[in-house]
Amino acid sequence: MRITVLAGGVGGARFLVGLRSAYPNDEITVIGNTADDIWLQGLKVCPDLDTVMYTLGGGIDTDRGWGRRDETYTVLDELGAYGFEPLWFTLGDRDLATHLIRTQLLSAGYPLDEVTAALCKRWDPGVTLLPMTNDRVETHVVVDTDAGPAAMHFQQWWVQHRAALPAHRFTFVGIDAATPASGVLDAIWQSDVIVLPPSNPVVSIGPILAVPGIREAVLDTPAPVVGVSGIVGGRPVKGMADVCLAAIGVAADAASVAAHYGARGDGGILDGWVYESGDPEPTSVRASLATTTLMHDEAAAAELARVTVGLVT
Ligand code: FO1
Repeated sequence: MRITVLAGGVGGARFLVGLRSAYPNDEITVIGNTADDIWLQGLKVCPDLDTVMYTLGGGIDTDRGWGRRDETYTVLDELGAYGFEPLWFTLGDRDLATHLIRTQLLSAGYPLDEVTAALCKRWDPGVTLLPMTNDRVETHVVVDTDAGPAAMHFQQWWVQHRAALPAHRFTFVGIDAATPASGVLDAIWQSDVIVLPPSNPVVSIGPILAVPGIREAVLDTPAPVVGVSGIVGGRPVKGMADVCLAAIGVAADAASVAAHYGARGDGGILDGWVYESGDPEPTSVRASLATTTLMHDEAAAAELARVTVGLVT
């Protein structure tokens, strides 16, 4: 079976560990969000691609869900000693090696999909990891500041301000000119099932579907599309999806997130929806399942992956 997953950061990566464990002999392609990407200290950082690569490759900091385990921060300390800014985005020494290689290969003219494949040769994640696009796309957030409304890079809002500044809307800068990276549309067309894991619907899955051509392919592909709610009891399991959902006027509950994606036949993309027992049932999706969506270990993630894929295949 060929499974394609549209994934963002931590929640998506945890689900992928379970999916790989549940379907070890099947072909898994991950279309990763790149709108979180940021240029810092002259380096291109791709948080969601790296979270998937490190998590599946065994190098992730499992407590945080991002960055490298066994990390040190000597370079960052030295940058601080020079009074360098910004330092609010913590780049560890091991992680910097990834950004140095990525930036060098991009500067040599290689597209992001080839660079990602090259980095994955070391990590061997067991899936094909594709950026949603090779083109530069960045999520910026329009927020309220003391000096009035302002736009800032998603990472500055998310990390420096802990998403505490009231967000009015998100804009995916560069999205209109972006084209799907090579292999992305094929993966959607050739798949037996497409999965939306419990990633942030707004700033992780949203940008992927916003790349011209990707939503259209997901809508038209014969493969069933099944999503997993990352909201449990009105709160995201991890991260601040509720704050992002509020900014676009979507209630932080499983049924509202399902409605946000929409049901196939109703102008939306979902054929199936898996959500936490006790949360409101989605109305229009043709197949839905209430179960335990918390992935506290690999076995739980594998069970969630099995019931998710099984719901529509
Ligand atoms: N998140 C934080 O809350 N603080 C950080 O300093 C931070 C640094 C960082 C460095 C590399 C990387 O790949 C991710 C990093 N993240 C950090 C997480 C990042 O903001 C999130 O992974 C996503 O962008 C949201 O999904």
